[in-house]
Amino acid sequence: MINQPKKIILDCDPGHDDAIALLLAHGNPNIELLAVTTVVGNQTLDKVTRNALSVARIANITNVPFAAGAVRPLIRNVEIAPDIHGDSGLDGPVLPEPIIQLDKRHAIDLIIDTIMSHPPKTVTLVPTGGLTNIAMAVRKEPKIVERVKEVVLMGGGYHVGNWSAVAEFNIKIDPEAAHIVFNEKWPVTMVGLDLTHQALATPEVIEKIKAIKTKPAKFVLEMLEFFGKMYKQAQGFTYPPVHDPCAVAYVINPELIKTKRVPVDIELTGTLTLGMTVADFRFPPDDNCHTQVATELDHTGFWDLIVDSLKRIGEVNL
Ligand SMILES: [Ca+2]
Repeated sequence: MINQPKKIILDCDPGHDDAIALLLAHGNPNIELLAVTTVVGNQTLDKVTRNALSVARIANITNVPFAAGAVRPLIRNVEIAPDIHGDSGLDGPVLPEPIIQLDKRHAIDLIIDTIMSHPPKTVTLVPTGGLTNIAMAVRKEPKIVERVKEVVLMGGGYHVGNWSAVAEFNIKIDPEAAHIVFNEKWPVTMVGLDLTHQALATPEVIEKIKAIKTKPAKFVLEMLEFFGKMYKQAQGFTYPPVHDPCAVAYVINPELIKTKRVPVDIELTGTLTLGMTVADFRFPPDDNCHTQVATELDHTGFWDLIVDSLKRIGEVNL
């Protein structure tokens, strides 16, 4: 039996790893990319949106709507991450001028329209930035909660933080939005730092991407070079963890990532722990538990998927 491609909406803040998530989704035959939406995060909304459109040109994505979303978190002030992603949000490679135009709709309307116009339980939401757009979409159209298949997000960490001792960037920058998303009764898979810190771009990975010798592959190499340098400086990593494509990889092939069902909630009032994804491992999860966390990555299988996508995208005229 041939599996139907999995339909996804990628809500992102490119961002080096978001860009690779987008390339993975576009190039993989088991994914049907329905829409790409952007949200303030790694950089301002204008910058991450422009980056998303530039990546679309790099990969020759022409038939997918892109829409811009929230310019700031629900309550908090804007926090960006130039120490990891640079001034543009995607420093390193030269970014081509975008060709495709933005969809006229706000991201939350594109998300709602896309989910509601597809059959129930067929669309997976894949947020790889702060959860502002997703939370706003839920508040505007609560029916999307019943309607989506699942939410597979990059964010959080049950034992690790990177934006504070215990909180991860995507959750910490808009904890109230994360609280909304984790507390709605849709299936949520949290692909957090515990998992993504296993997704290191090692020298073996770099060699495999080098061997492809196309412009999109060269673009990825230039991104990883910058990303690796920044991760070494800012967080002491020998090789950079490439977070966001892990969420896409889980949708493509859940066997690449082990998960554990556990209740997860978001800390909103801690003075030291704001934005912590609190996972309660004390008891076996009950039947109502709708959240799970990613625990263990098949590193080779994961990177082979990315290499395969880049090969399928092939050479692109820029
Ligand atoms: Ca991201």
